[in-house]
Amino acid sequence: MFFVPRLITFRISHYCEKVRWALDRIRFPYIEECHLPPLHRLKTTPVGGSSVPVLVTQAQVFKDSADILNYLDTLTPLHLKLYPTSSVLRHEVDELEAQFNCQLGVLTRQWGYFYALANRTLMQQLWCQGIPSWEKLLFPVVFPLTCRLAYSSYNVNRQSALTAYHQIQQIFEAVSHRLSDGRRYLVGDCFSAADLAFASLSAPALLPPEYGGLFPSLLQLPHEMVEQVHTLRDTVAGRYVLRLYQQERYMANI
Ligand SMILES: N[C@@H](CCC(=O)N[C@@H](CS)C(=O)NCC(=O)O)C(=O)O
Repeated sequence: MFFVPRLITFRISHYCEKVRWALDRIRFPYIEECHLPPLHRLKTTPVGGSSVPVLVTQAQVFKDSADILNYLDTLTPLHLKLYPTSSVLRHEVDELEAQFNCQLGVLTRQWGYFYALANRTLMQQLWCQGIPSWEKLLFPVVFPLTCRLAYSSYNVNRQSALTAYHQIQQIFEAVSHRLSDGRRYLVGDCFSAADLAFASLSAPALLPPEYGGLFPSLLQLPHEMVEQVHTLRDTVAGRYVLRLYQQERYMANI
């Protein structure tokens, strides 16, 4: 029987979006299995993982977005590879991807959840899309626990959201500066894992319309957050991400 790889996700998660983008780019066949946090652990724990995304292939289980991108690159034709063959450029891409994974992704999640978690109806829409019906039914029971877990494990509060926003701005300034010489991509002259990581992990702060998961519309968000989204969109780095989403999210593999 034909085995179709499974991608275990939260539909909203930007780390999951990072992997979805890489999979879609090479038309890798997969089935996305969305779950409500923390019920995802019922799926990730038996295969030896914890957080999402987890990619389950016939031969192996990959439990981290960077590992998944590295694995996919071994299956990718030369012109679509996300990691350069030159060792110098490869080192730069690895460093940027790791920095975006460890800092940017954590900050945009902390900042975004501060505004979104307060709206139960919105969170129901965002966390329940694509999940099994029995998990949807459990939402009212699970929501208070999921919310508490999100507040505590991601240290979500007004002060941390303010600090996170300033740190996001600093990362955007550094990326804007990098792009100021007119280059088309962050490293070398090709779209790489650095671009993909920067775009997907900053997406919660820019809400690009082409996002492959599910985000709220600006109309559903508080004014203060919307203003900050507009400020970030109106930077060189912000415009860069919006362009990458328009040009690279669905069309690169043609
Ligand atoms: N380093 C991981 C981070 C992934 C991550 O932080 N995932 C979050 C969702 S955005 C998660 O699964 N949190 C729940 C958990 O850890 O069980 C990666 O890049 O794959």
